[in-house]
Amino acid sequence: MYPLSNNSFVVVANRLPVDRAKDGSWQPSPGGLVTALAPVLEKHQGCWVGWPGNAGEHLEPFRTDSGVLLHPVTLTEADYELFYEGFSNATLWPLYHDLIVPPRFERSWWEAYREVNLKFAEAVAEVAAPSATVWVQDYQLQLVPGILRQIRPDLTIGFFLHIPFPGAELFRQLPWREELMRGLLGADLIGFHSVDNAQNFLALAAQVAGAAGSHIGQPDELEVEGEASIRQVTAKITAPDGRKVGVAAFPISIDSAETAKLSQHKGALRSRVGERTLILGVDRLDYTKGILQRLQAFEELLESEAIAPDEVVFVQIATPSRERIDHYRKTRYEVEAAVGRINGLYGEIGEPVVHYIHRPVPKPQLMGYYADADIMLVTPFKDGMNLVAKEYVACHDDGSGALVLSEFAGAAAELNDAYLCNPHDLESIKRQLLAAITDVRAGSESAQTRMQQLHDQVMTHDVDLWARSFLGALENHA
Ligand code: GDG
Repeated sequence: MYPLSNNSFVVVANRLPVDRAKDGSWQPSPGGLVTALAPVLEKHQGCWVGWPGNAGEHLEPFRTDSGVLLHPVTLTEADYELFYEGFSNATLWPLYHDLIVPPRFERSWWEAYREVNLKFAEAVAEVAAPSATVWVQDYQLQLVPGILRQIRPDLTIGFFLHIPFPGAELFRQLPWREELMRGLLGADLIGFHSVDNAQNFLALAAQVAGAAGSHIGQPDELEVEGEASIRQVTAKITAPDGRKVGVAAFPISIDSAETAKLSQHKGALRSRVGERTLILGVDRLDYTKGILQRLQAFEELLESEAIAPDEVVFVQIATPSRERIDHYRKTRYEVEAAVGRINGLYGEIGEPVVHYIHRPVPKPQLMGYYADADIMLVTPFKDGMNLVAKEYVACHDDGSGALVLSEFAGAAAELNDAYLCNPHDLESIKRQLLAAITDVRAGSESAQTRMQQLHDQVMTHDVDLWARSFLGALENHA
């Protein structure tokens, strides 16, 4: 058994960073967040609290090889349905992504959300040492800071939102808006990817609080500084209990050096598709990602003969995601219909013009695919950051390739040397895709310079910098 309550640094996220191995054992899954936080977790007798990913399964705490304690929270099948699929992914997810599909407001989902947030907060309270630092992650756990503040006022609490924060007029639709705001304001520091998100939150704090008749007001201190592309915002607002809460933007990133190293796996995809211009899309199959629209843009370019089917190939990796939710099923159906239609019209036997993979690809292989791709097509209608765009750029250190990127991805603020497009406007996607194809084929010098600048930005702004900036700000605040 492990001494449970002596962890001076605790991360709490919906998911534990573990995967089930073939032999049935649980193995740590080293994603970007884990990689960034591992050194901090190791240095501080750290603990990660989260759900292992299987409803109804109870697991004992266990330690990773590097000494991090993983503390599982059990979710029942009902929790999974109401808290995870329901309130988190069919209410909050669409609401925070600007109503790309209508959010559903169900009281039973909200009640489950409160209960599960309480469950997570209690688990944290159990493992956190006196005066520990707790870092709460993402939209599934927005009530955790407020609950922890009540049951463990000794803790320093940070919260980071990985998805966009919507404009006040959208958030105000939420029947439980005051309680959610109060939950967030239990934190000492609230972090967002972008200045826009932070400003949406600040505007909302004033409005919702006004409606609720509480003491939350306009920010007491607000500074916006820096260049338009990488502005910083730091603000302090007053929580209902009189504490000052910091609000700031911390754009997340990837483990850039590790990603760049994995690009050595290049060649496999290229050897399959030959010398045709290779366009790549990589996403969870989610309606926010604009996969259908990018296929339609590609189809229209073929139809107008702006590009020839024997000269281009489009590879779309669309990893399964939230498959029991209606809008995800519909999106999958539409994407698969489009792939079939385009291949039916423009493919040849043994030479489809679109390749579609609906299963996860191992990471090294995926990084090799990025390195092979001439053009990366990233067209979300709305995205907190979009790590795929950064991964692609990290895999091109020689000015090769081109990134077509939605202006509504958080990443566009930093990666503004990309071919920026408006995913709501098919003509805009077509224009930028065609420009990227033309430039790459011509070996355009300016396109190479742009890729080089993007590469420099991603290599010098990695996930470690993100974690250090957040934790540094949290330490200074507390
Ligand atoms: C949320 C926010 C924000 C994808 N397919 C495979 C695979 N992936 C990996 C990618 C990338 C990650 O999944 C996706 O990250 P994104 O950032 O693009 O998107 P979300 O999943 O929506 O993430 C987002 C992020 O949180 C972090 O704050 O940027 O805005 O929505 O790393 O490589 N990985 C492997 N096989 C696949 O088939 N191995």
